[in-house]
Amino acid sequence: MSKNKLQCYVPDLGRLLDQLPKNWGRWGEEDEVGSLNFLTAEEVLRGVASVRQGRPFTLGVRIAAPEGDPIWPGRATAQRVNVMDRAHFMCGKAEPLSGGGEWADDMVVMYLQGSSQYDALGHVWYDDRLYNGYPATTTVGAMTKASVLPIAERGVVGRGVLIDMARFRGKECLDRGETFTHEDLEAAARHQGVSIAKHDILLVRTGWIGKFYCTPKEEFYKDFLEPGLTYSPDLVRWFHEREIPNLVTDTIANEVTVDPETGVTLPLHCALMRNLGVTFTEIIALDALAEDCAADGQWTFLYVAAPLKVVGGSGAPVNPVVIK
Ligand code: UVW
Repeated sequence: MSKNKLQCYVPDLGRLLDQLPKNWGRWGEEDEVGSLNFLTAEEVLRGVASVRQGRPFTLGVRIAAPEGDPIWPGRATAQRVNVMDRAHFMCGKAEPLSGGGEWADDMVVMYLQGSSQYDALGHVWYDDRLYNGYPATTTVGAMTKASVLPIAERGVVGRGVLIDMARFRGKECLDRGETFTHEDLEAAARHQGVSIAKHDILLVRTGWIGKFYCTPKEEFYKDFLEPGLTYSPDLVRWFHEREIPNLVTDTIANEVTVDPETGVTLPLHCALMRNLGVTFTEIIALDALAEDCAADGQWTFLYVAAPLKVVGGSGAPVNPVVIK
């Protein structure tokens, strides 16, 4: 047992989760992409078959936006700076290329988890073991096991289904700390006239990231507590039985920040990502897609994504594309 800030006893993750299913070893001792293994060629074709209109949507948020980027508290927003532009030529700091060509260059300094991003399966752990049982010491310096690179090299393609939990609850955005379960996801799906099928890439809209862009930052981050999915053993079993390869949400951490029942912070990162190998895609822009799906009633589509191939990264930026 450990103590949280309120000095209440909070169960250790090991005690909470160790009787629940794990996918360690299921795809071999060297596996680093976990439940993405469910996305076989058949699943890619099922995704392709869900394309009806030929209309693409991009789901990444803007990076280094003047209004700031949504980030987990304690991380810094991305900084993009010019290192070369017209001014360098105007003041003689740079010479045009032979023939007169000039150019602009810039660089960005950012947290790899500081924008729309895939988490590596080794991003979060407990009891000194990462996904598939790799020792937590493999994260030291750079991740040598279960980093984001194998996910980036594999890519993620399949049928996506969007569940609009905010719309289902009649809200623009879920409230701070508001929770929902797998049963709520199923109820919302029924309401939308769609089903969450085995191996679907599950996209869930809460409205939270949309709220970031129209709320003063002090208010958005005050007593930070995101809405989201909440832990229960049945929810973990549901993800396991449904063999969900990828959870994609418009929140910064894909789950309610602190589980209201147990006081554990981000238990689903461990229950789903570390133990089942479910990939997490966070800080995703879902408002425009949801608006469109509500208008035409098509909530399923082809989902295609690949994070950047960052060697040793615990995560990497991504701009997923869906095609309806
Ligand atoms: C943390 O690392 C705390 O969260 P995330 O998975 O959102 O990056």
